[in-house]
Amino acid sequence: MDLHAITAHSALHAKPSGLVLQYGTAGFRTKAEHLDHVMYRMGLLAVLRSKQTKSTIGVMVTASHNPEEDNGVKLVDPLGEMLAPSWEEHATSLANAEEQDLPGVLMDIIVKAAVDLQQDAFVVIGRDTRLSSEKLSQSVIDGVTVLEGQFHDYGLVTTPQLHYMVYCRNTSGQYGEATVEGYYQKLSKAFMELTKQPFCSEEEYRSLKVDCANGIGALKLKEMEHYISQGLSVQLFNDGTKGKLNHLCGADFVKSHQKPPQGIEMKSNERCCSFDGDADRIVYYYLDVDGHFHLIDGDKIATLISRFLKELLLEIGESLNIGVVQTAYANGSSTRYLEEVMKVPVYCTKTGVKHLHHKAQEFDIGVYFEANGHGTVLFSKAAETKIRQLAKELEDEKRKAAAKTLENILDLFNQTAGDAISDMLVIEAILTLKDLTIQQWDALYTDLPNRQLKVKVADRQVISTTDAERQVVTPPGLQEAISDLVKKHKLSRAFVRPSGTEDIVRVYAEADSQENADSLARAVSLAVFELAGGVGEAPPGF
Ligand code: NG1
Ligand code: ZN
Repeated sequence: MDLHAITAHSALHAKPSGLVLQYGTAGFRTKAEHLDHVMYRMGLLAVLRSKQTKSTIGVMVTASHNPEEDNGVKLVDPLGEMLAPSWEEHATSLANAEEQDLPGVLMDIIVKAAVDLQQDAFVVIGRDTRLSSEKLSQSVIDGVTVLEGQFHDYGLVTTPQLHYMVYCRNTSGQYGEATVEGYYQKLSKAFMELTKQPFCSEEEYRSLKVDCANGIGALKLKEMEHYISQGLSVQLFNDGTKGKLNHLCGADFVKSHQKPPQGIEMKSNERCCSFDGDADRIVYYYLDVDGHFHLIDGDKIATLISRFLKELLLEIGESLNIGVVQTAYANGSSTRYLEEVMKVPVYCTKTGVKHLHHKAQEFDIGVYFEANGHGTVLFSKAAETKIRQLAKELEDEKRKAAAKTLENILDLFNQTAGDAISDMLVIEAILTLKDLTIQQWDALYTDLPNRQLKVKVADRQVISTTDAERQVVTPPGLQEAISDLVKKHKLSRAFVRPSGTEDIVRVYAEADSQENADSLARAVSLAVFELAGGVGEAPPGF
């Protein structure tokens, strides 16, 4: 290791002194102009992680659904998963080291994590369509090369595509071929096999409008279109040719404003969906004949998918267990429907897919989705082997067909992390196979009216929580205040937590009417403002 070269290159990516960043819910995220040093250092860290795990590691440059001016970076672990928590700490100390301390902090990580410097290292890099991303990914490469790591730059890819590449490379191609074509081929093969069956619904149902948030999803769907065109015709909107990334469009906008994105033409009862800026989230929606907007979020996606999987398992007659993992943001109606009507066990974890992913690994089939549309389905190795064997060996025609369907669903899900393209194809296949309209899907249950708000406080870390973020521990008095406010409404629930990606506190409330959900959310915001050190203007009164 050439410490001199490391310091010399670091000077070209100098850290603004005093700047402190946290490896948050999804890596580092802030204004793009503050990230050059972080990128260089994450290049260094990826090499160390690669040496330590003797595997390929991924580095993705994106700020997902956040504004165009922001950027971010996250590391992808060997099985396509989010970076392990102990390494998040290393990432944070490396990113925050002042220039002169960099070699020391680096050595410290090498010792603590027992990194063998003699090992080879290989890093794959991807980036979204932000203007700042190209230069920032060059800084990552600079960090990788100064530590003599090998790398492959995939250039413009969706976040889930980069996760897929990492997993493919670390399983010697067993999961698929580590190219974008390999990704398209794997997914489209499973999708076409699922939808080619003769009882599939008519042509007119098979068209879908997609709002691509003016992001990478548009480029990748365009590339993929011809692979799937016989099963699905997609019409792309907000494809990045005019509009600004994530501005008034995309999955996050649609979910949080509960209204259609700009730039899409919607007719009543047409099936539409939105991706976020790096295409790892998806939500569906439609306008009914009266022009009312209906959102189908991650909870309803998880419900559709688990219902379908449960039916298949019943048909095959195998006792593979299935569990659904949600966060506190899951709509109360979805949890009730899953537990009481579908009789599926439901678990709640902290926000952030890494927590859901981890919990979902405890089941043969683990379905996990955040309400915002980020999620996937994981199949355990044992379940996968069993399903493939049944699909091959069952003699009963009906059971065999069900096992084959399950096998294709397994291949169609990107099992590394949430993936808008993969989720979209699974959903489209299920709707086709079950001959369901989007209205019928929506009618599975009715969402409780809800509202999310943000509150600015001087230091959001004064708020700590427990019970998967559903209860506040500090500051004192805040939980009591929230509990008292919740009691004033029917079917109500509220919680607050510091965001892991923005410098704000998030407030969530649901109740029996939109008016009550709104007023509860506002009252809770005010309690946060007063008890947790609000700054600026107080949330509007009542
Ligand atoms: P924070 O900012 O920690 O709430 C947001 C989302 C998460 C997750 C991350 C990563 C909500 C309420 N929060 O995290 O679910 O998607 O961004 O992108 O949607
Ligand atoms: Zn995203």
